Amino acid sequence: MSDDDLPEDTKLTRTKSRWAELGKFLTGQSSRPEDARLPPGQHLVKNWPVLDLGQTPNVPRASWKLDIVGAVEKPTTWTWQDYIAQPRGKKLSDIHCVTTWSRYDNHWDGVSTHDLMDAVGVKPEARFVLLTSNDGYATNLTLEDFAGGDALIAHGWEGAPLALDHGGPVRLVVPHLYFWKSAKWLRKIEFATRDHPGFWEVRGYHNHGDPWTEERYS
Ligand SMILES: Nc1nc2c(c(=O)[nH]1)N[C@H]1C(S)=C(S)[C@@H](COP(=O)(O)O)O[C@H]1N2
Ligand SMILES: [Mo]
Repeated sequence: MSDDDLPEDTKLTRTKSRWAELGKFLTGQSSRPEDARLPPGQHLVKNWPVLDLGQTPNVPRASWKLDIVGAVEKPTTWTWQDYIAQPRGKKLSDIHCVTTWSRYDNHWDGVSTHDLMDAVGVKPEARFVLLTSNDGYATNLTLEDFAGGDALIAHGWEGAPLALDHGGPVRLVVPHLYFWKSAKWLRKIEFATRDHPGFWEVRGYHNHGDPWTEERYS
């Protein structure tokens, strides 16, 4: 039976049971020791450094677009109005950058990656996610990492719109991995059956980037 024959609530149940599977997998996988907060080799900063390729794309909300494509039931392009109509929430997380700074207690506003995946219906064969940005940057994640932890698409930080330097209007935040996985100026999210290493991953950065096991360079 094809997916389109399923009633809506069955589709929803199927998506939810996929969460349960991913959640179980993640829990078993976490390498963060209990009670630890600062990963090995990191130091704390109070400011928020800006790191990127040196191009700051300025896409106003009125012309902003986000493509969500690949192995999904409903490929879509969100305008700003579509994005803002999604279920939105707040998350609190720490940032760990591979250049050794960490910043605690970042308050984000955005759309959880779970809700984004629910909106497009990720197909069972999807195993990887490729993020592409308006400055030409790209980075890759497994589906588990994209869906896991406290990952979200963020448009707000500390109660204000996300600053352009930090990836506004909208960036990804994947707090359980080094921050190069958190693509700024998000343009496209592609669900894929194969892995596609991104900008830094093809230049010697680790493909996964777990700060707790110092997966810095490969
Ligand atoms: N689009 C885009 N996203 C990006 C980058 C980039 O150059 N372009 N740099 C990455 C790297 S290496 C880091 S450490 C973080 C830095 O985010 P920040 O400038 O908000 O601290 O963004 C990541 N996301
Ligand atoms: Mo970085």
